[in-house]
Amino acid sequence: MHYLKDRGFQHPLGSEITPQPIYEGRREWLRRLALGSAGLALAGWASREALAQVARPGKLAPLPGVRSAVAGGLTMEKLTAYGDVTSYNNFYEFGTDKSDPARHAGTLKPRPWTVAVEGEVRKPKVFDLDELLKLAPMEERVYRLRCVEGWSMVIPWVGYSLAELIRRVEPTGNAKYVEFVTLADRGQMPGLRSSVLDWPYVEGLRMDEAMHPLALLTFGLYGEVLPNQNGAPVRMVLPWKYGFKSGKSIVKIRFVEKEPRTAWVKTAAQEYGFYSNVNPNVDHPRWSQATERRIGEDGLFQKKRPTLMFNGYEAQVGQLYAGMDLKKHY
Ligand SMILES: Nc1nc2c(c(=O)[nH]1)N[C@H]1C(S)=C(S)[C@@H](COP(=O)(O)O)O[C@H]1N2
Ligand SMILES: [Mo]
Repeated sequence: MHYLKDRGFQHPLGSEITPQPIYEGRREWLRRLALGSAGLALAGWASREALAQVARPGKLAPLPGVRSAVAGGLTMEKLTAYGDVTSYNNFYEFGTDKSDPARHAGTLKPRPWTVAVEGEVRKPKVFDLDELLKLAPMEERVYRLRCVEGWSMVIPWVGYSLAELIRRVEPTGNAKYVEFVTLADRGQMPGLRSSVLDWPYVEGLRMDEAMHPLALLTFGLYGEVLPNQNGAPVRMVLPWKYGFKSGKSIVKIRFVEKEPRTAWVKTAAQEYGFYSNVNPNVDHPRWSQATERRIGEDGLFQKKRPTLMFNGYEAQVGQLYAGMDLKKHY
């Protein structure tokens, strides 16, 4: 509990943020785990039939989530090891090497933290992190994350649908897009000295995408609060889009009328589009997107995996893009 001590982190008790029946279910699962009857979970497999919760690594404050009932909210694939999830990262505010975030993100202070929700809403509000943690029941969602660079992971995230927050602030008819602004503090983020991106890191979604139940406002992974390198204390996870759409360490959510100018579109619009839906048929200008490498499976003879349309979430999100030319709106 180094993290707790060093940064004055105080987490609400699980019973405060999780409705009691759900919490009881979790306790039952922990009991079964102790009795050895939840061996599937111990083996690192998520199963729809068995309980989805995974064993906590015991590194950070617990953040339990109930098994998600959202369609597509669980995958049967083997989870990527916690060690890989937390040491192979993209978080350019801490450097551009995959190992930089784990090495340098210790300076990020995830508490106290607020998220300002503003723009085209009837009820703008600055939410304290503690309010956000209690806003809706936490769910565990096992999603594939596909980076535009050609690698993927399977991660048990903890959070709730962004739609829960959106409904509470009551968007006006002018709200056509949502913009996510993430922290840009030179004191905490050594990577800001580099001009690799135009800081702050800004991302965005169309309103219907943001309202989709799979769009996860994320506070944890592996049953614990987010490690700093994974975007503590709150980030987005959009499993059907390339990883860069899922902004980390969010400080502001703005509802706007025009398509937001995102950091990656500003930097290289011809390579990274606003939509950036995972699509094996639309190559990046410099490489194919037809296959991917699963982190943790890098043996010499390990075959690459085929990339799936919308990262395997086509049944859930395909309709959002009906009639759109996905080669043009890449
Ligand atoms: N603020 C911020 N968010 C970010 C990034 C970043 O550099 N800065 N990188 C993105 C990219 S490219 C990916 S693939 C994912 C990686 O998330 P992970 O390290 O938790 O796997 O975070 C995304 N969110
Ligand atoms: Mo990425």
